[in-house]
Amino acid sequence: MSTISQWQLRAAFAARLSQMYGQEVPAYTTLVDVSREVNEDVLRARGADAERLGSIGRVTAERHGAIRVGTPRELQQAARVFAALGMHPVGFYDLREAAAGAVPVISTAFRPVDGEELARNPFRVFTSMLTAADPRFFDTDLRQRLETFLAARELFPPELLALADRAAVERELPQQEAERFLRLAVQAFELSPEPVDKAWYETLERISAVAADIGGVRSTHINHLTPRVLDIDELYRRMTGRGVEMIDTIQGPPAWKGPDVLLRQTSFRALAEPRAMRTPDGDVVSGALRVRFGEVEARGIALTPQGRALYDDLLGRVDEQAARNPSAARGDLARAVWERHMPGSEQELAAGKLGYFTYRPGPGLPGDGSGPPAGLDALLRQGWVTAEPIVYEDFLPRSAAGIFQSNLSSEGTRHDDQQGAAYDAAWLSGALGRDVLDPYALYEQQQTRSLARVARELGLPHVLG
Ligand code: OOG
Ligand code: NI
Repeated sequence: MSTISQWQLRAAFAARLSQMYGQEVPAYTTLVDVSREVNEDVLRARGADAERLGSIGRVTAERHGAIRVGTPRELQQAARVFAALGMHPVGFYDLREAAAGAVPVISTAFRPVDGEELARNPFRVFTSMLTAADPRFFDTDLRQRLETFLAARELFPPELLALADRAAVERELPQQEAERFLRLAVQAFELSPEPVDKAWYETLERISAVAADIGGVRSTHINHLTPRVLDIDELYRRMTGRGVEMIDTIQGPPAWKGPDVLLRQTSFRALAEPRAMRTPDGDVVSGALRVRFGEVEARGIALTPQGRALYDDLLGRVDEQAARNPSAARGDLARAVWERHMPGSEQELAAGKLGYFTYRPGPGLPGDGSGPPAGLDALLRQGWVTAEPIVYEDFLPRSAAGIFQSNLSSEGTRHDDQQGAAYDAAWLSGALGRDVLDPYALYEQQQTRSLARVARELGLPHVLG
């Protein structure tokens, strides 16, 4: 009997989730259509260069999802479902610190980690957990009520978790079990028709709309699914042209003529979706909630810690200038800062050890017997070695906080006089019962391996680096 491998499960899960979400949020389908059109146009205009950061096949199928859960237990269960799909927790994001308003969550991203798996299907899910223990947002009474409410709900049925554990161990499932697993997994992220307890939801909403979205209902749902686009500025114009109301900005690096780095994201505003509500008298009335939005992103080159420090520093400069010049367009200020301080080519990023690359033996090895020169720079310059950028597969906390907040109608409340509850990557690893991987270590490993291969194939005496 045929079996379905992990990557096939992952690809099928992403595709079915996309279909389900498209039915729930029709504007998402528009976003996917426009993204595809933009990608086709970019491919036509730029040819092979358009595929420098991923084949058109990968980019067209590429999505990230976002989900939000309430407790460490729910997070651990989500991790089991993702492990079945070959997706591992990478990175720790503290959005409480990245946001000015009330975004009481910490997050990680579940994704494939090795190059081959990413190439097969790069599906990733940004996963946030409510920080109910943080007194800046929740007092003791509310924390207790929240914890009681969350302890009584079940997001993932035992049958789903059992199938997930089996897929994680066996790295595949028989066809019938795979079908059952996929059905239950997609169902776990569908919007529930169950009436929302209006008073409870509103109690949480006064603190944070995110808290209400997570802890105010008895199930979870996919918050957004994000397609990848090759020209996000063009996408923004076309969506606006179709009358879709977008948030004010594109988060992340500005549009400029140099290399794309990290991640640029934007979204359309959260839509009011009809939801049944139960009033304190027990009546069920129709209401509307505005929490789900449509995001789109463009991915660039993964930066090293030094590259990332430069990025963060430049964002700080842009902030300062924007504060001094409130009437200037932020994008213009950012572009000017970038043009002064960000390396304008991939070669400079590589030479400055600011970006990660996969190195390969070059095509035109000279045959005069003089042998390769010493040092990576010379090898690159003389064509002995080529460098292909490694794509950034992760997220940016500040952009994530920006996306969260730009879609909220109120800032919520936070009490910064209170000491925040401490969470970090180690805490998260403990809660998940598995290591939260360091994204830099993953990129570094990919680069180091490629350099070792180059050294071997060129017969160089030293490892390059
Ligand atoms: C997650 C927001 C972060 C991103 O792409 O940075 C995110 C959420 O809204 O749950 O998805
Ligand atoms: Ni997102």
